[in-house]
Amino acid sequence: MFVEIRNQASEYPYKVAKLPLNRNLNRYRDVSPYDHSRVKLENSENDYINASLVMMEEAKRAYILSQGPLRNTCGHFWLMIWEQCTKAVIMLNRIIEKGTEKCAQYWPTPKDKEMHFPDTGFVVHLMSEEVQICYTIRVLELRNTKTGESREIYHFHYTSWPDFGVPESPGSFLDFLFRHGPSVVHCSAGIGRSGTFALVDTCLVLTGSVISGHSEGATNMREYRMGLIQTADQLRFSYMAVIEGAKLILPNSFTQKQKPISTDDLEPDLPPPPPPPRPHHTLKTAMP
Ligand code: PTR
Ligand code: PTR
Ligand code: PTR
Repeated sequence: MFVEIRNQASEYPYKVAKLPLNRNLNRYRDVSPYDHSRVKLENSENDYINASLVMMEEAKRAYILSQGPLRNTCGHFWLMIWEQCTKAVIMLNRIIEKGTEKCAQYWPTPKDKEMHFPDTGFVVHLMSEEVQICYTIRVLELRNTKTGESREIYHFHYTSWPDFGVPESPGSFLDFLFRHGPSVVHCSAGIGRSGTFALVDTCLVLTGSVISGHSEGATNMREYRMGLIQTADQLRFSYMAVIEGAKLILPNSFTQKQKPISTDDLEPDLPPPPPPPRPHHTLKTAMP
């Protein structure tokens, strides 16, 4: 099944991403946004950012899938969030993974409290931080110094998903998923973990056609951003998560015992801490 999806790479142009001007705005040379679905910055000399608008029409869901900001693109990232009226940022990677920086520190820590992005005129303030075992939830204040307006942005940071891997169990992942309506989703490259996340979320919306729609969902998504879902394990995991999630959404048709998760009762039964990530990487897509 995964091979089918892998071979269905869409061939759309991504010329803007490859302009010499934009070279240092891409984290990975083999992960570029297609021209047709890239998110454009509006109030910036250069409108380029490595992010794609992924539309899942049947589920009436849209996501912006983005690379993890680079140190020189954090200001652009906040400008995109402002212009796209994003309410929540879903981050699926850690800043440092396997000893390398996979994403810039683009929000303030409790130590700094505030971060300034003078290139685009934004200030980000940490309002609260709730650290859980598998994820951290932050409320950030995003201030546009050009207009004087401020907005609250939720930062949902899933901290236990290894790259090219899958979360240990769907449970903690689903707790995370059910807490909000998604908007900007990113990991390091914005394709493996972000793609898996968006597929599960979409399929849960389409509970009626969950199983039959699944691999189709993955290939449809690839029309919008290259390489979404990176490994067979990630596809397998998304099936499992959809099935588990469907049980929670439709408790009667699957099992009488499960009670559906509501946003109010997540805290009392948190998942157990995950075992350390498995070291092996199965079936990576062929990449230069
Ligand atoms: N950090 C990037 C990398 O080495 O993967 C930097 C980079 C980005 C290098 C794009 C080259 C890039 O594009 P091209 O392959 O067109 O030169
Ligand atoms: N992109 C290269 C590849 O696919 O082989 C290098 C690479 C390999 C980069 C693995 C990251 C990899 O994963 P991890 O960050 O988990 O080591
Ligand atoms: N060329 C990079 C590599 O294979 O390492 C691109 C890449 C990096 C692809 C990370 C996917 C990655 O995983 P994720 O999208 O989950 O951050």
